[in-house]
Amino acid sequence: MRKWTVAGVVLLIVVLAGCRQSPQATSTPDLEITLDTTTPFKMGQTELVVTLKDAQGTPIDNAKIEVQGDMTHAGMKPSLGSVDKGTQGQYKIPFDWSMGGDWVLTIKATLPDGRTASKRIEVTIPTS
Ligand SMILES: [Cu+2]
Repeated sequence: MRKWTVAGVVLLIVVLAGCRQSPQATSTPDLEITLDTTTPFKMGQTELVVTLKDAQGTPIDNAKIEVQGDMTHAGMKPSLGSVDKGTQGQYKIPFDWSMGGDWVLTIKATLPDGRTASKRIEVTIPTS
């Protein structure tokens, strides 16, 4: 009986963890981080466009935005990019998709008052 309960809890955690992998999940609900995906991503040097707004939809320009891209396979150095000024809530971040394949992009926003928000986005870059 007890063993079954433990197994049930473990299963529940696994299920919940699975749900958290949703493509665009934000850690702080009062800040909205959006990655522009209207132009398909390609391998190589690019510029990511990230929009930052508060809960009321007001653009935030004075945050620092840091982006880290990790590939889902082992043995890769992460790709990094950052910028500390936006225009009308839009931040343009130089970034290198150094290889085709599956990436997990972590976007972190830090406000002048120290508040932070982050978002994980899964991105697949075509291999050619
Ligand atoms: Cu790789």
